[in-house]
Order: sequence, then C-alpha cells, then structure tokens
Amino acid sequence: MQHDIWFNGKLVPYEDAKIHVLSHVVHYGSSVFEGIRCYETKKGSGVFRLREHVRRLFDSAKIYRMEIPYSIEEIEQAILSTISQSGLKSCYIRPLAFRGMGGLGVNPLPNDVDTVIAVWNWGAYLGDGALEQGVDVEVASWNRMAPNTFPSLAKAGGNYLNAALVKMDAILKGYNEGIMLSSNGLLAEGSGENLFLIRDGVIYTAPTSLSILPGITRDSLITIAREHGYTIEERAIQREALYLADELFFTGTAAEVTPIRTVDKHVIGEGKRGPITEKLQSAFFDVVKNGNDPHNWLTAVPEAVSA
Ligand code: PPE
Repeated sequence: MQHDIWFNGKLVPYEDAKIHVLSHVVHYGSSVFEGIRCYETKKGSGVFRLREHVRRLFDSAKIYRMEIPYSIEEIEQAILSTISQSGLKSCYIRPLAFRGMGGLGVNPLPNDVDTVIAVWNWGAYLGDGALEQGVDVEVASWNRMAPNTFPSLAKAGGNYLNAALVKMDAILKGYNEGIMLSSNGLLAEGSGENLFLIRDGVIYTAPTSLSILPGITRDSLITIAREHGYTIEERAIQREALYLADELFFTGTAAEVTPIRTVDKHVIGEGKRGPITEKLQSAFFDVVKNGNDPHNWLTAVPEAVSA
C-alpha cells in the first residue's frame, strides 16, 4: 500500500509527492536523509531512537549548510503523525531534506531546502533468513571515502553513489553485501551497515574517525554489549582479522543485527550465527519486539485521530 507523504509541512497523497527534474538534488545528489524504524512491540508501536535520528538529520544538514525550516521537535512530531496517518503498526521511515529549485550550477546556496517524510513496510534488508542464517559478503574493491573528501558524519545522498558501487558489485558476484575498507586499508563498514568483529570473547568495531557513519544501531549494540559484560574496543582493525574472526555481524536500521557467515568465501566461525551475536541480537529484539525498554529508546506512536 502507498501511504501519504509529508511534504514541506503537509501530508500529500503518494502520487502527488513530486519534484521538478531541474531540482538541484537530481543533478548533484544534494540531500541528507535518515532511516528510522517503527516497531510493533508487545506494548504498542514505538519509533526506535527517534531523537537521535532526527538529531543526526540536522547534523547532516548543518555540515552541508542546509537550513531545514523546522525545529527538531517539529520533525519528530511530523514523523509521528505521518506514521499515525498511514495506519501502519510497524514501518521504515525516511525523512529527507534536499536542495530543490533555484537554478542549476554546483552552488546550492540559492536553492530551496525541501523536506519530506515517507513511510513504508521494509522487511529483512539483507534477504529472507538473513537474521537467523547470516549472510555471505566480500571485501569491496571500492574504499570508503577518505577523510576530508565527503564528510562521513553526514548521511548525505551523494555518499550513496559509493555505496551503490559496492552493493552492485557484491550482488552481481552472488554476495549479499560488501565490506568497505577505509582509504588506508583498515576495516570500515558495509554499504549500508556498521560492522562488528568478535574474537576470543572481545568485540571490536571501527572508530568513527575511519570515515564510517556513526550508526545509531551501532551505538545501541555497544550499550547492550557492555551491559552484558562484554569488552568492546573501538579501534582500527586489519582486513585479515575478518577471516580470523569467531563471529561477525552488521548493524543498521534496515539491517538490524545481521550475522555474517562468510567473507570472501572464508567461513567465519561455524559458518552460522555465533553465540555472542545471537545473545546481542536477542537483547536488541527484546527491546524492539517485546517493548522491554530500559533506556527509553522507543517513542510511542499516538493513535490516528479519525476526522
Ligand atoms: N553505515 C552506513 C553507510 C549506512 O547507510 C547505515 C544505515 C549504517 C551504517 C547504520 O546506521 P544506523 O541506521 O544509524 O544504525 N543505512 C540506512 C540506509 C539503508 C538503505 O539502503 O537505504 C538504514 O539502515 O536505514
């Protein structure tokens, strides 16, 4: 089903949410966006880490000198009402701010900033069965952007041209996903996920200084892992450590917590979801499915008021 889209302050029917072909974003990728999930928990529908996602949207916009003409609170409310009006109990939420009309040419400063919020159903991101069985991945031949080229703290549309190269190569070779190295050859992240590595009971993940997106699921998993008594080290990791890992998994809003079973055809651990991954994954799903939420990570979605 196609749901109404919030477009510059108003909900409009799906078919009417259109932009002009001469919008700046179409030519230069000048957008910033978020991916957020709303879960149907046993205690009602809740949006996972709404404040953190909306804050990252504003951070991304700030980096690109894009002024979103709404406050953080207004965008949060707009997200909640877009979900309510859709009637969806669980969904993926895509807020996006982009440079619209105002003339072409690289300089985006004269162009309007338009803001939209869309919601839809999005199942397992890396394929059916991925959450239980794990996925097969390769190390991508494309690197993550180098520092001071494209800002990686911004979740910007243009960054995903690089991600799309990685994803297309992986799919065409029969893998589910590609893992990118940083410009100096150290482990970074997947095309749309952060990466965790486990060896001898210690959990490792790349620091944000290696040009990764500061993932909100990553942050949640770090919190959960520490609460379960694990040591987590954010540090530079060499490529070959992937092949020697006991367990590997991806995190992301769309990917949630997805185990990795092979990398470049090296079998990781037992070639299936490992025990620590399973423990952390079920702790994550206990929050978003069962609604056991000690950190207040979920924001309740108000029931739609029928007119
Ligand atoms: N790294 C990248 C490059 C990335 O795109 C995402 C999210 C993450 C890490 C994880 O971040 P977080 O969602 O805050 O935990 N990728 C989004 C877009 C996926 C897409 O195909 O579009 C997402 O998961 O929503």
